[in-house]
Amino acid sequence: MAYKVDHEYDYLFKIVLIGDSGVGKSNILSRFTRNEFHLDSKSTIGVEFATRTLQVEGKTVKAQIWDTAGQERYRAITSAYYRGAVGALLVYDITKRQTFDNVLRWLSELRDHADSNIVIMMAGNKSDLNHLRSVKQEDAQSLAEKEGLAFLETSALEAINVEKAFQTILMDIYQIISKKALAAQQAAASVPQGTIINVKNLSDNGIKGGCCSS
Ligand SMILES: Nc1nc2c(ncn2[C@@H]2O[C@H](COP(=O)(O)OP(=O)(O)O)[C@@H](O)[C@H]2O)c(=O)[nH]1
Ligand SMILES: [Mg+2]
Repeated sequence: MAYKVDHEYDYLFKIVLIGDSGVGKSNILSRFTRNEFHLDSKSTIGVEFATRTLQVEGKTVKAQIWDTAGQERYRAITSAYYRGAVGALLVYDITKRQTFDNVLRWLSELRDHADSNIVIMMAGNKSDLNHLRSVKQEDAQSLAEKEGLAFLETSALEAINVEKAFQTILMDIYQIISKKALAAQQAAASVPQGTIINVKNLSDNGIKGGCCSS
């Protein structure tokens, strides 16, 4: 009898939010998981994570997205935060140059604590504040290319590209794991055929052949 695994999803992916304090991480999360935005920063009331289930290539994927509780202010994010993460959204604020300059520090934090195959998307948030911009989109794009990251400008306030940012991360993760699954299948298929077991010989050794009343 085949066992039906009774999950409401096919895959569960842990994604971490990182980047300087005040760039909009918590609002990106609330926009994506609850379609909410808060003008005041509630950085001290950190939820551990929030989830949203969506379809990726016909599979049901549950995204479990972890948010900091403000520890980034003290550069005190523990390695437990990164453990098991398969994706990261690295956020800076397009109106605050310093938050973009710190992207490299966040990348080295990821290199130190996260899996080396982690999928990273860089997001330049607050794109609605274009008149206050201090980071050019081209500069971010070339950094992303140099570091091998996906890149988008987002606005949690106006709900621009938030959905797309997560969809892209999830799709990239899905591509990686489905490639791995395919490689595993091919490896299994190339195993030489097993020895043919002769039932008569088994009987000769006192092991009864034949079967099957049910
Ligand atoms: N204009 C604008 N403000 C934003 C946006 N995202 C977040 N904020 C504001 O930026 C501040 C910090 O946001 P928060 O989500 O707490 O940032 P966190 O510290 O990275 O989690 C809050 O006052 C938010 O209302 C955005 O897309 N546009
Ligand atoms: Mg926050």
